[in-house]
Amino acid sequence: MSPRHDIAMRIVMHVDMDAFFAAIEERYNLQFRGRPLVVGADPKGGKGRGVVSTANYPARKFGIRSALPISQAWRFAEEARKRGEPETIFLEGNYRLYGEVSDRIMAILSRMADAFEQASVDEAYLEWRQETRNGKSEIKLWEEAKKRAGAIKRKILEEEGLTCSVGIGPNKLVAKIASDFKKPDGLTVVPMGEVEAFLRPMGIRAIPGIGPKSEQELNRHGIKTIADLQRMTQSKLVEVFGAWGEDMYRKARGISDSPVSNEWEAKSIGEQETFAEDTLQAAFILERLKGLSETVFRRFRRDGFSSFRTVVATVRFADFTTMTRSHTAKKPMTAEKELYAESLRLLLPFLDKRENPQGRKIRLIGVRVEKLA
Ligand code: TTP
Ligand code: MG
Repeated sequence: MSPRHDIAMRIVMHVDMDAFFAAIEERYNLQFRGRPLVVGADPKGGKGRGVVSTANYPARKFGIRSALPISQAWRFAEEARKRGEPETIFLEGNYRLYGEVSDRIMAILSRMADAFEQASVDEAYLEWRQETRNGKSEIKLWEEAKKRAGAIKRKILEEEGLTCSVGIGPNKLVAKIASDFKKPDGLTVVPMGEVEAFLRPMGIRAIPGIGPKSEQELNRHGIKTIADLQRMTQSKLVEVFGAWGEDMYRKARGISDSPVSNEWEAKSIGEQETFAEDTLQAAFILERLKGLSETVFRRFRRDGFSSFRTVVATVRFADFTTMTRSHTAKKPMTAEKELYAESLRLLLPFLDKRENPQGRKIRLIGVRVEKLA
């Protein structure tokens, strides 16, 4: 008889809502359904400032995506319209509604697993810890996880009328990459033994945290795909890239032991606003600052925090120079008026000679809280 052995196994699921803000608009406004739709700043006939928050899939076909300047999005929509495509709907968005829908979805998800972590407004990780025993094969556990994912997708669709994409893997890293693999309405399972092969053909940008800069850096060393990374020895990667190389070595193999937990989450909560026109009008700027402090404070509360110690204010001038000032208090702060007072104190010097001797106009301001408890 072979010795009985139990192996504790992690099954991690990453849930990412599809075109989240845009999908909510379509859900609550039947007349929008199926039409190209963009949530973001007011395009003002192509002269608008600020960026796209999100676009639904029909609008993405025109090249419109998150973080694109809204003026550019407007031009893409116009070009499409002139080609005979349907007109694109632009909405500034109902952020309170998105927050409420997000809260309800997170409440559903948090009840369905051994561990839960909300990773953003529309993303969460769930984890089940399972033992593989004699008689119950590992394959079976992955199949069960897939069924569970199907049930979760159905529940969100029934209760909120929204679709999501789900990835399942042995850890957060693989689950996250898997949820991105098939979108929208995807479900991708990557059992432990298939991780390296699953990652191999992907471009290095598939690894969370590798943005355009890291990509360039890796490209300069001839590394374009995860396969290229997998071929490098650990010592070579460390020699070339230092500690980051070590990290890449592990990520290329889908190795990660980061826990599913909300505790080390949300190190900071912040908002910023681009003004319609560059300005140095104190009354206007302070009123917007008040609005930002309110929004940040609401999110801070909604995410279950009760105190913060650091306040950060950001100012971007008309010439795009960006400056931040921060203050960390010894005593935790708990009230909205403390946040406003502190951000005001940090921002005011930018309105006069102290921090703005040339009287440059301001394009954007931001407020952030850190050291949250
Ligand atoms: P994402 O999950 O990145 O995007 P998405 O849900 O719109 O689309 P996908 O189907 O590709 O997942 O972000 C979730 C929401 O966060 C998104 O609906 C709007 C908001 N968001 C911004 O406001 N600005 C941004 O730059 C991004 C990326 C997202
Ligand atoms: Mg999403």
